Amino acid sequence: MALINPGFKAPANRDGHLPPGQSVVHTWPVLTYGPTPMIDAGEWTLTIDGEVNTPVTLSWDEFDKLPKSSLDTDIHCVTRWSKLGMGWDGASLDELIKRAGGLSQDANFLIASSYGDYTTNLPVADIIDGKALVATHADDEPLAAEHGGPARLFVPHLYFWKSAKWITRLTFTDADEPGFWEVNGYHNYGDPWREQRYRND
Ligand SMILES: Nc1nc2c(c(=O)[nH]1)N[C@H]1C(S)=C(S)[C@@H](COP(=O)(O)O)O[C@H]1N2
Ligand SMILES: [Mo]
Repeated sequence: MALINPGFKAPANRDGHLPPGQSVVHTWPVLTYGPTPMIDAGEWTLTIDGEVNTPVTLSWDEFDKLPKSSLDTDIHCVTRWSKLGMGWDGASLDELIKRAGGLSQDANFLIASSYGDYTTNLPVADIIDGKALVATHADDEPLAAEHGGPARLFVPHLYFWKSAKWITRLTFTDADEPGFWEVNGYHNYGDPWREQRYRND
């Protein structure tokens, strides 16, 4: 095995990839409000409902058979750390929406719900056209439980609290419904490049 010098790191602001007020980390911090739910793939289900044409609940085996996509990108946490150059794999939201027969005309928002009651809200425009995954792997490793395994939402262009771990339900709605952190003072949209950390940013 080649010896890789762990001291060598890419410059902090590689190609201007660092949003304002962020610092690069080389570890992967765990940020969870409350305990980590331990979800077996065998008991995991993903429901896609609300403003879709045919609501559906997928078992792990059904989900596993869907065509997969990758997103190679950076992640930005509102607590000011960014992790650059990760590779993520999972099913695109486009693929999942297809499995639910497509969106109805009134589908304007996604309310994502996790095992353990965490929720977060996103405009539909931010999760279609390859912008979001239900991810199962990061950097070629299955997601560890503390990082949301067996599967989490992954929406890397917004602050990472929008990427709900232990995802179990994707509900499409007409009206917006602020989620857990959005109700508790975080920004409703959360664009790192515009530093939308807190409600009035
Ligand atoms: N279900 C759930 N998802 C969650 C959270 C949480 O507490 N519960 N924390 C969010 C926050 S604030 C961040 S920064 C990221 C952290 O993901 P990580 O622990 O894999 O780094 O998960 C997000 N998704
Ligand atoms: Mo966060």
